Amino acid sequence: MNLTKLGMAIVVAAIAIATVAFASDIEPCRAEPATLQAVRLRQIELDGFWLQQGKRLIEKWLPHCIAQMEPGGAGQELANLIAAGQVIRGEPHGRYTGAPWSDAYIYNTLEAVCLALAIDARDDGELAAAQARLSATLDQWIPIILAAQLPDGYLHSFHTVHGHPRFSNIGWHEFYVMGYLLELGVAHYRATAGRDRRLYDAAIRCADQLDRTFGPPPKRTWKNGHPGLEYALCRLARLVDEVAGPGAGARYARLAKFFLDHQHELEPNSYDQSNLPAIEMVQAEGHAVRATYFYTAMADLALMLDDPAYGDAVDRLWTNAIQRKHYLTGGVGASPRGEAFGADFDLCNDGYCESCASCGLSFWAARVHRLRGDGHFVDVQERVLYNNLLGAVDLAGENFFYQNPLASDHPRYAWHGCPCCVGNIPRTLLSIKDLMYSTNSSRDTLYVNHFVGGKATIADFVAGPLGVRQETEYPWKGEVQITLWPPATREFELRLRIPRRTESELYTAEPDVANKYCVSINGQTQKPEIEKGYVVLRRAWQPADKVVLSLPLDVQRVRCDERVAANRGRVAVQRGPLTYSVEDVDHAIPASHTVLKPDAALRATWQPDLLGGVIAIDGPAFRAIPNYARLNRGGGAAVWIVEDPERAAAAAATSRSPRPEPPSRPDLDPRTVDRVAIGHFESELQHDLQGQRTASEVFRDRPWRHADVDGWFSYRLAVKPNVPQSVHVVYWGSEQGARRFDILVDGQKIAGQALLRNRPETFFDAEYPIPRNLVQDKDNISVRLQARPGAMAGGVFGLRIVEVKR
Ligand code: FUB
Ligand code: ZN
Repeated sequence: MNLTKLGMAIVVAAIAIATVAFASDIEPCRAEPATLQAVRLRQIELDGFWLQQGKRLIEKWLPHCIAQMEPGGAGQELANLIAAGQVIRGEPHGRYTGAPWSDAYIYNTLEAVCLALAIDARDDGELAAAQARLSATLDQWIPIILAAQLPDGYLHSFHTVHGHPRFSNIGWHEFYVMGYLLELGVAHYRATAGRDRRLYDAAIRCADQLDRTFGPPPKRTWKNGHPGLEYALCRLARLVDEVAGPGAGARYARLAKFFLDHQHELEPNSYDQSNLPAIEMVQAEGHAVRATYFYTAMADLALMLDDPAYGDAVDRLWTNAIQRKHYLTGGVGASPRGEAFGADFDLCNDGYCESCASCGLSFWAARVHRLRGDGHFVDVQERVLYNNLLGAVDLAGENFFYQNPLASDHPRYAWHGCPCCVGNIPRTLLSIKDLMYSTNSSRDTLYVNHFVGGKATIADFVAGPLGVRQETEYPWKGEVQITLWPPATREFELRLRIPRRTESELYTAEPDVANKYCVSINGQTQKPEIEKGYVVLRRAWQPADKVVLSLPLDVQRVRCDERVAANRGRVAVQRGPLTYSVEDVDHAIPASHTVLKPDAALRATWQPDLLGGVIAIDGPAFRAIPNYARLNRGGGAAVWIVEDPERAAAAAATSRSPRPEPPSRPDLDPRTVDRVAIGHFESELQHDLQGQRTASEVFRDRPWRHADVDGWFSYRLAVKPNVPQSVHVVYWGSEQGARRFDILVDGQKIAGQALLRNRPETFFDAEYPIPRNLVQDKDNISVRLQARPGAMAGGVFGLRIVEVKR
């Protein structure tokens, strides 16, 4: 035996041993005649991009969430569960604080912890130490959760502490919270390979209590005010089938179906998906988190019950959501009114895009992918994960976005009054390990869905274990090397996803990259067929066979369907799965006004010192960075960039929520030479707005602009040559904070200004005479407001050039 063969034999033996330990990574197909099955990896060695992202979540973000939820933290949600336990034991108890559904954040954070523990830390001491701390939290919190559960399985600390009657108010979200508990029970069972059943048993007790209470007469019926329980019941049903035998979990799936089928019978409305019977739904509508969770359960039922009515409804809803209501970052739910899906093509760039709605979309995509077996659904999921969701937590792992608009200068929050997203974001991202691969139901086809560097063993594949290693620098580089280790020669099909990069017909991308991929096996180029978004490679595979997939990662310019008013005259940039953003800090012009000309050459370069290491896309006076890394340096950011200033200005003028007009000033108009409508895109663009760290908002129905600490902004305004003129500015008289700045004309300071309660509770005018030499023989000048060191400039509510009063 030569050394290579000896090495291989060791690997194969190791896989065989691993197989014993990881015997049920693949979900059995018994309960569901699904097209595909999920492959859940109990352990994975990660490297590259996802290791870096995982470390950010595990070493920083999860400990941050835990600290906020512990007594003394910003939200101290754990105290509510502690108080419920005290009530149950008849002890003096603490007060309940926060939203009635606060237990939910504990559960989704702990689910993320369960996933975090599946990453093999190898020799990474920091990661191992962080995992040990997370594990200790799990050990401390599990008894607190168990102590808050009533003997019959009911668990909702808000009700237990307050003594409210159960299931009497849908706004109190018992089902939503219990859904997360069930999911935690499933995740914890899987993470411990069933060695620790405490949370699983708690989930079963809770589900049994629901099953005893709700259902066809003589049981109760009720509406779920916030879906989530239904797909959680389906998750539980699958696991119970695995643990207790086929059919054992069926009653939980039946209960899920009962809820879905009867949701519309009580107080119908689209907000909580009760306007129509589920199987008649066509439009993705209502509260976006509720909706995506509801549709996830519909897809689960289509999978588990092989019910074509559910499958057809899911297809219709998916088509509507993705082809009409899907942002380029993967976000959904444009409308802040009801945190909801908007109308078709209503994709304003300040749209809501709640992080939890992206999580819901990823869950939904996973189910429909299994139902339909098409790479399209993974294309959508990839966009969600790499953009909206990765960007929801900052690079420091200390702050998060509840909303993820595509144009914003809003910083992330350290915590939130309703931190529903805090654990949902990491549990969705860390589940990448369970999304990487799927199999068909006969387990002789392996689908490679996501390109994630790392090594794992897939158990029970073609009558044995299959070791798989992906070596890749994706998303930065397009080459993915996959090495396969079947225990011996095995015939099977390997399917590799070929991303289409335009999974929504709302967007077209140039250049087209659809057919620019290459595949080789052991160095030999292949010409495989593409089927449903995957290249198909069927052969007898030998241990250590290598497949190399090269995906094109050209910089693409993306244009949007003209029916999306907000993006007319604008272009976006993407490279591979990453959507890009422009940021104030990289430009002399605010991000939303930055222009990218159609003929500007763009190049992608690795920047090791920028934002933790990213590929930036640069052009003349232009830089874009991956959207997930946006808003880590202050200022504003925007995905959709002006390409045609006139069309973009016209579109902004007709946008859904136009900025209020400033009040008319008949006293000034006769002597006005030029005027900027502050905060109005078209006027600001016409006046060549430039600046750094500048933002515009509305106060008392009047738009204003200011520059944050050390920032500035400027406009170009018309003047009359050689006529005495002034810069006329309107300020608010109750300003506070360090607002000290200079007014410069063509680079020369003409005045200084400080704003600090100058005229309480009124707007006031200031007029700065322009020295004669600065308008000599000129027909326009630049007016710049420059913050003094450590201070801000503005806010400015009006700005004009006026002739000096005679
Ligand atoms: O109502 C529970 C959660 O809080 C929702 O999913 C979020 O949208 C937020 O309203
Ligand atoms: Zn949320």
